[in-house]
Amino acid sequence: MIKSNLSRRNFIKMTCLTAAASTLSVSAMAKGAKKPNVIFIYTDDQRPDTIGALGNDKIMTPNIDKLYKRGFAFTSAYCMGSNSGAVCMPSRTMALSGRSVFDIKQYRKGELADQDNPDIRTWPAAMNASGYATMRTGKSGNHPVSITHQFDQDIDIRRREDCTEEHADNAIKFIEDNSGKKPFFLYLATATPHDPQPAPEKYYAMYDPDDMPLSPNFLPLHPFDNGEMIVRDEKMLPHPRTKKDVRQKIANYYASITYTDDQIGRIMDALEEAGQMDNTIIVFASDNGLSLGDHGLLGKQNLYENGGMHVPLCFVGPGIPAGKSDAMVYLFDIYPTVCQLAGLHAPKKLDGQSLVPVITGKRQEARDAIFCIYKDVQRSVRTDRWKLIRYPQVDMTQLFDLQKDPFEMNNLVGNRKYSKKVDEMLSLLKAQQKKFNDVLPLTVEDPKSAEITADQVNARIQEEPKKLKKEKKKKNKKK
Ligand SMILES: [Ca+2]
Repeated sequence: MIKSNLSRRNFIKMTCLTAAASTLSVSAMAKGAKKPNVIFIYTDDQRPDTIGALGNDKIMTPNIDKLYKRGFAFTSAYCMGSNSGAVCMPSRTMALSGRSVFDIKQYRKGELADQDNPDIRTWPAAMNASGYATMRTGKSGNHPVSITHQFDQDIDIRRREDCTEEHADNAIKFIEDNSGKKPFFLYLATATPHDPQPAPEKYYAMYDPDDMPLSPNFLPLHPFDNGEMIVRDEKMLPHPRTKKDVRQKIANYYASITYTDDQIGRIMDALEEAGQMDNTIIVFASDNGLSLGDHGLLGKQNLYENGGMHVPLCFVGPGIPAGKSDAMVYLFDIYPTVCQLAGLHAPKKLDGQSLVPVITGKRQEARDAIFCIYKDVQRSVRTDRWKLIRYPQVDMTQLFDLQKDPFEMNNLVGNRKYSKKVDEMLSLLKAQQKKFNDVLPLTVEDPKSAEITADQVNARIQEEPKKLKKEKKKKNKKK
């Protein structure tokens, strides 16, 4: 069974394993003459329960496990969301800029709204200015070009069976070229395990579909129209979903993750051989999560915990103790955190905040709440215990007690005992919208029906090409 990554508040809090952690001084480390190298590993669509070290005993991730055993993990980390089906794009812009999804102008291109402002300093620009050699090796498409072009080297590789191996080759050469000469910043943005879950054949042979774990929240169909039922990811398997199909997908997904893990291992070996392991900060994260039959869904275009926005995140390196926290954080916190760890200045006006106080044990919490969005169809807010998801277009609300119900299977809306909690969470959602300048109304005048059947979903998929053709024709006429 896939274990929930939602660690209980009182269970984990923080488990610093070394005595050295309590006496850690990041600023002291940063004052040292030698700037630490930085490696940012950003896998594509990897949900957090796919890591052996976090309790999944079906998947083989020995190299990522080593990072988790040495490093400090955040088990409640989130991508803030997306205003496009291509969640990967805004996620990358947020991670490389430290800014929220509401600062991104064109979601498809991932450009920042104020990118021409000379005060804007993105992560690669900050590293360049600090004397680092910088390189991105990443999947082509779905990345903010105006930001990635700021790396000294910006290498695109199209998705294919051996693409992650080629990324690792680039990374290893970059480490060898710069070791002992210049501090380096490597951004490794793999195209795996995103569908079609690329991996050489031998990795597929490692996983028997019949042995693959289904989430307890598996459903053949999402119980209502969430506003994004026929986006590309949701068309990967027919409706209604079958356990057999989903198990096969999980086997392929795990194969692609183990393949990715092997390549991370090669890079770690190269780092060790170059004598740089002890002087390198490594960040491991993924751009977004993914549903694997959870709630009847298959994509990242939803706000469930076992779904689109919940991601893995771990920091490893000098001055970082082994440990784990369920403090709620965003991916856009990575940039200011690395700046502080490396002794560099991050711009002041970021939405992201440094997580160093949590890593060093000075604080147990990072934020009071996490706010996530998906287009104009979904909004969510969570606290350490409660989670509310609002679907304005169909006038639906869900409330979950994450402590008792980490798989979000029991919607408490409609239960009078929780009506006050619903109001409280709706107020918190509105406050978060205000904080981030989100203007989406949470109610609409004439909401659509939320009811949906598998036949209706299939009919919509059939109709879609005709509809798109019609819209295109209409658009061309206007021109
Ligand atoms: Ca992605």
